Amino acid sequence: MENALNEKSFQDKIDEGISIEPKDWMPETYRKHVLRQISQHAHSEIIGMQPEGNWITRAPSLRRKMVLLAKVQDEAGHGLYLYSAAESMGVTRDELLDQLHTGKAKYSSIFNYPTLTWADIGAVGWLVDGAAIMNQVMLQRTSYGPYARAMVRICKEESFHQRQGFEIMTVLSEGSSEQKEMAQDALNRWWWPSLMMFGPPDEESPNSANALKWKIKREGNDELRQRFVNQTVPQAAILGLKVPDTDLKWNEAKKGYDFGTPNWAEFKNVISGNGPCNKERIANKIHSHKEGAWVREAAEAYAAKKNKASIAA
Ligand code: FAQ
Repeated sequence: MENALNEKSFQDKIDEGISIEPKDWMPETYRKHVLRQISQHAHSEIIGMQPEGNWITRAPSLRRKMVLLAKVQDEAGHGLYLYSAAESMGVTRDELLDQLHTGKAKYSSIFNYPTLTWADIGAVGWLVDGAAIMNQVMLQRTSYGPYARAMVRICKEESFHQRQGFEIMTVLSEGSSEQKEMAQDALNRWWWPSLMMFGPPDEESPNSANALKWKIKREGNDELRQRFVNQTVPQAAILGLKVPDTDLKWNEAKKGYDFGTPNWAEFKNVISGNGPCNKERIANKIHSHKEGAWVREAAEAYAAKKNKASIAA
């Protein structure tokens, strides 16, 4: 009886748009649901640093290095705000990291694709951050207070990320024929995985019904995916690049594009740990978490360099 009353007043609060705070009563199913999403989101921000981090030393100019470094640092900050929001639900940071390292917690499918060329860094900013913002604007009003507040700052920074990616793509697509080709190749490889970032189609999304009822998500996966396509196709046209989808065409009746079906078999494969880079990404993360590993490696590299210099002298 008491539980039923609690549940009713909880749902009333949600329906009135009052946010749920850490000390408020909440159904255990809500707590688990929000925690699952925040932790997946936090892990995505942290793992998402890796494909871009690889390019900091290879960025083509000092300006590009500085901008990319700032962006990757932002992603670390996003991970930290989100881990803090998750901790407010009674889980420790160590537990969260353990779930990531043992594969119990997921992170976004997109970060299991490799960044093969500099144009991929443009495509990640333009498409991956573009899809991330499209999905995350609604999360600024998600029902769990600490998550919603973290998302306000995250969204501001993501807009800068999207623009820096688009700017890289603009420069490449206006450059030499090799540069334009590199930009097109990056679009070809990142287009479909970006559409998969929104999750499976609504009818195959087990979490959507509760997420919408509890206003954790405010819009469905398909609606957001459609909005992303509508926004991004004209941007590709500005760049003079071709979206790699033969089914893509404007549908006047729905005032949006019809588009092809992402490869959902590939998606399932990637989210279950068998994408092109899944194992490598986690192995890198575990390595950098081994206590002091990076400090020891830096010290060893410094000692080796000094030793070489003294032999040369
Ligand atoms: N990847 O029932 P649904 C970023 C799983 S941050 C992996 O529809 P839901 C910043 C899902 O967990 C990007 N798994 O799930 C950046 C569920 O499995 P489970 C991350 C996915 O939660 C940019 C199952 O499939 N953003 O990019 C994916 O209602 C550049 C069924 O799915 C967020 O996390 C996927 N893409 O909707 C950083 C935003 N999609 O848990 C560096 C917050 C679905 O039952 C560089 N999250 N699954 O075992 C969300 O909005 C939602 O969680 C969705 C999925 C929309 C991702």
